[in-house]
Amino acid sequence: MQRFDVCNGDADGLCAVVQWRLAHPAEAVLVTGLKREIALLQQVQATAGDEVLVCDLSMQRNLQPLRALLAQGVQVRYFDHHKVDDIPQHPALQAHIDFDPRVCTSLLMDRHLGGRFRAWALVGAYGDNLTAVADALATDMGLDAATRRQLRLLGEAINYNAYGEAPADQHISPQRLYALMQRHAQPQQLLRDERIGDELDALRHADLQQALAQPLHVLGARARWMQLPDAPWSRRVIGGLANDLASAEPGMAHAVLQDDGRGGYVVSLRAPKNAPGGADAFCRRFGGGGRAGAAGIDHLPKGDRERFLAELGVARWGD
Ligand SMILES: [Mn+2]
Repeated sequence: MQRFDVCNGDADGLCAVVQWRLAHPAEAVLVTGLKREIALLQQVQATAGDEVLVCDLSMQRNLQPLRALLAQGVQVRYFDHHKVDDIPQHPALQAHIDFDPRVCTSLLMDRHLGGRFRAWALVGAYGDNLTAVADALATDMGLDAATRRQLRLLGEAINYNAYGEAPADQHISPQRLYALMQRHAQPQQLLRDERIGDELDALRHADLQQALAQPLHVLGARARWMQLPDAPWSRRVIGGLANDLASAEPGMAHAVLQDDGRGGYVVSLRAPKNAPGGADAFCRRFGGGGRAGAAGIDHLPKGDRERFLAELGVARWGD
C-alpha cells in the first residue's frame, strides 16, 4: 500500500500536510509545486488500496482525477477551502471542504485534529493572509506578540517562496522545505534550529527593495504603473508588489508589467482599494481575467502596451 500527500506548495498547503503527518507519521510520496500549479492530482499514480491526502487544491480543478482515483478503489482524504460546485458522494472519499472566507486549509486540518499542532495551523493561516483570524487564535493560546510576529513572518515567507513561473525561480523547492518543516512539532523550533525562515524572509525583502527601486509612473488622477525586467526576482515579486502598491495608495489603480522574455508582459492589475471593482473587466479587454479587485493578463504583447496604458489612464473603477 502506498500513500500520497498532494498539496499546494504555499504555506497553507504545506502546513496542512505537516499537521497531518505529525499526527499520523508514515512514509508518503509528496506531490507539490508552485503556487500557480493547481491541477496536481492528475500526477498521482495510485492503485486500489492506496491512500491519498489532498490539501489546499481546488476540488473543482481536480474533479476528473479525483473521480478516477475513487473509481479505482483509492481512499481519498480531501481538505480544502476553494469553491466547488458539487462534491462527489463516494464511500472512499472523506471531504473536509468549507469556503467560509475566515478559514483556510490549515485551519480546517487544525479543526479536524482538535488543535494538536495549532502553531503550524497559524503559520498556514498567516501565509493565506488571514492575519486577524490567526492573531485571535494565537492570543487565545497564550502566544505573546513577539511569537505571533515570528509565526506571521514565517507564514508570509513560506507563502512567498511558492511564487514564480518555474521551479528555478524558487529559493528552495517545496519538497525540501516540507522536509525541514516536518522535523519540528512546533514552528518555533524550526525558527530556532534552522536558517530557512530567516533566509526566505530576507529574500522576500530584497526582492521588494529591487522592485521599489524601479520608477513608478503616474497616469492621470487614478492610476500608477511600474515595469519590471525579465528576472527571477521580478517573477516572484509581481503579485505581492501589486498588493503593496495598492495598499499604499488606496485611491489609485495599479498595474505592474513584467517583461516575460517572450515579446510581452505578464500584467498584475489592482483596482483602487476604495473602489474595488472593474479590474477583471479591464483585463478581459486584453485577453486576461481575474476578480473584481485583482486581475491579470498572462501575455500582453509589447505592441499593445501603449493602448493598455492609454486605456488604464482613463479607466473607471468600482461597480
Ligand atoms: Mn489556501
